[in-house]
Amino acid sequence: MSGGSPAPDGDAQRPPHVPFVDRHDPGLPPEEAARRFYEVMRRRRTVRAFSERPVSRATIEQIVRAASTAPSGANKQPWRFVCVSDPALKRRIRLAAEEEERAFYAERANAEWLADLGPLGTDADKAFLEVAPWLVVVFKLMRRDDGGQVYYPAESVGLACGLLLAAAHHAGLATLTHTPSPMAFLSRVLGRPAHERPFLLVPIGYAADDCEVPAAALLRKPLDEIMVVHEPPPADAD
Ligand code: IYR
Repeated sequence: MSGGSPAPDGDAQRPPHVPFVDRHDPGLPPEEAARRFYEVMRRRRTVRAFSERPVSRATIEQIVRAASTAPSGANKQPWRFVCVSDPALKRRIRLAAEEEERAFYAERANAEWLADLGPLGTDADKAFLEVAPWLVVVFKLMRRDDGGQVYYPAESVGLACGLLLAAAHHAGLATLTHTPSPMAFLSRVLGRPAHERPFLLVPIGYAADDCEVPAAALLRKPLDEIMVVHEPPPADAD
């Protein structure tokens, strides 16, 4: 056995392992590879104006495959990606979402929340739910389909959603992380079982030609505000 520490009782106790082959090699120094990826990701925008230009099912399948590579608690993969392009279903989702959103903007949201949304210019109109060619409704599994346990489902599904957004962006597509609240109507409209909880609604498509994004959304906290570094002290230079 090479690498790692041997199991206390020897290899007999160790579950099957395979060599870590097929490694991703960016073919660049990591500093340059990381810089290039940042240059791609910093152009991701949350978009609310989509084009009707179609996106193939094969594209969405690849994006969902990328999302499904996320790590998850005990590798139980507690997620379901319900992908909707049927206009009749998109309309039902829009109408139900707008009903919840009208209540949110009229009474559920408190003053601070509404003030925080002001710079984004959002309102209860959710036309994008019909215009975007695909709605990917991500469900969090609270139990496995066979009734078994899941672990850290929120963290796991959150990670998968991050990869979903990155994969769509990498393919030149725009996304919106939409969280109509409450989201129970999505289970009803999409006929999902009780052990699946709606987690996030992600319209995916091309951004409209005349798409605008709120200026406030461009602001990113500077690195020194979000990153804390503990490095070894510099060696004495004498
Ligand atoms: N769900 C509402 C409100 C909303 C809430 C947050 I937090 C946002 O970042 C954006 C919108 C809506 O979709 O309009």
